[in-house]
Amino acid sequence: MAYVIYGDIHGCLEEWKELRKLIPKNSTEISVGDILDKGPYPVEALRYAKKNKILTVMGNHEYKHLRKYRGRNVQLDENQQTVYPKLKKEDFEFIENMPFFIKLNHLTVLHAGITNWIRLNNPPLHIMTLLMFLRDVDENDKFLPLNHNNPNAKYWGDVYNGHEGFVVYGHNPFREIKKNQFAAGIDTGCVYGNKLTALVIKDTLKPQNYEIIQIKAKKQYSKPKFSF
Ligand SMILES: [Mn+2]
Repeated sequence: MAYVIYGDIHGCLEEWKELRKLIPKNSTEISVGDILDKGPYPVEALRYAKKNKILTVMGNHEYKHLRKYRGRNVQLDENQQTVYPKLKKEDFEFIENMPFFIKLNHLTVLHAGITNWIRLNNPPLHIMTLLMFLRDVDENDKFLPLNHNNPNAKYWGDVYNGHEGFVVYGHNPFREIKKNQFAAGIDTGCVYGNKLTALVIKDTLKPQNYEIIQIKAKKQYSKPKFSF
């Protein structure tokens, strides 16, 4: 049986449906999260994941809406303010139950990234949330925010030593999938008009032997925060 992992959907439900027609039959399907926001069908896509039993890892966008729902002080952007009121109690129950990572033998699926000092056996919540936001790390392998100006910054995937297995993730859009020895970044910016990616793994003991299936975005739905 194959495992199929989808990059960030961000409301691109039409492309997701098309892509699902191309995957092996009877696959176990996993989403890296960020199904919500930016694109044309965010809430519909979230319900589609639930209905089709697609295992979904928590993305920072789901997490933001969940925090708002829990009464935390979060600032929704203009687009999120149109999404949030459409989410119902059942949607939040689905989001609440999303894991921060899924580990199957040597395969680990998470939303954004991991460092060489984060261990996935029962870490505290503030460490788990890093898994949803990580991009660059500093010389001490510590999280750097999106607009840092640290000249020694490195992308986490370029320094990750594989201690938690082969990591498949999304969050940071790339034109083509980002390939590292122990990681694959599969957010190929469908919502920005590029393409939607599915990564197919036949054996979770050998996750680095993956195949890629992609579909072109029908159009550009949203402007990226940075060019990629
Ligand atoms: Mn994200």
